[in-house]
Amino acid sequence: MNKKFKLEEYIEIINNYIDKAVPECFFGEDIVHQAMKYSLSVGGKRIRPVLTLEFCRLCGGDINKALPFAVAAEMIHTYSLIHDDLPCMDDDDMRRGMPSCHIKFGEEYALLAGDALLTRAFGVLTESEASPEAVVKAVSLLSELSGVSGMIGGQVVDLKNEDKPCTIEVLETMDSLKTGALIKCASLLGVIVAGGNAQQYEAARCFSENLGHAFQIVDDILDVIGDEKELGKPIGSDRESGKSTYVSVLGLEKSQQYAKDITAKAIEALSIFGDDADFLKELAEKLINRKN
Ligand code: GRG
Repeated sequence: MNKKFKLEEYIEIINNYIDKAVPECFFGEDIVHQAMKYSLSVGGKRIRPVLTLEFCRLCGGDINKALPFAVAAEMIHTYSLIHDDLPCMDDDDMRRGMPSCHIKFGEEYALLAGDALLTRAFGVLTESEASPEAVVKAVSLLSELSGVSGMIGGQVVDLKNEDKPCTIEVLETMDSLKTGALIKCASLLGVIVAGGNAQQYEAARCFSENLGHAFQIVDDILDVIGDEKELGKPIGSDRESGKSTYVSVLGLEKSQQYAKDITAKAIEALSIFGDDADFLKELAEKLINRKN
């Protein structure tokens, strides 16, 4: 069994790598580098990179080789948040209790910082000492699940349904792509770097699909009953914009129960790992009870 890590230890390892992952600017410290570093460093929970490292560990891999994969997923996540906050998307001024990237650096530089994080993510991936086969698989999976067949595709469904009530089916399709695809990708990258077997891959897929689903339901719940200070952004934005959410479609109580049931399914998928999966079980429980 590989050495186990605490959540804080993983976060420290990830943050140290992130500090080095944005390249130095050849013409001095410019505004896009500052914007990239700002958005990467302000208060994210690091859920996606933690999933990569822990699945790698669970499957018997070396987490040092998984670190570039983990940070690549976090860079894609960060770029999506920067672009999502832009005036042409959700137009949000605050993120994680701080001014959004475009409020701090201007719209044009926020756009470029997001683009630069997206492109740099694929560069970081190739810096892993994992096998060339694993790196190629990782590039392919990250491109698919963060692109138009994954996260971007989910954003398109979201935009198309912005002002109209949608069915639970549309909501689930949208969220499985917009939120779920990258969470799944981060988890599977861990299995890939470790050279995990088909059974481990399937367990990671099932866990992360359910976790991503529950994660989005909790996100919708927090927009209704969350605390603005803890959330770091105003609540009620979904209702104000007329957006359909799990709460608007199912109601608050049913949404809370739904999130619990799906989390239980996620945890069940980890049974092949036995007690070694305790960290992920606790993480899933923490995420369902999170305040931000
Ligand atoms: C590329 C513009 C563009 C959008 C893609 C992912 C996405 C669609 C938009 C991001 C905004 C959003 C509400 C996504 C849903 C997923 C979600 C709940 C993101 C927040 O993730 P956390 O809580 O963030 O892990 P932290 O701040 O902890 O990093």
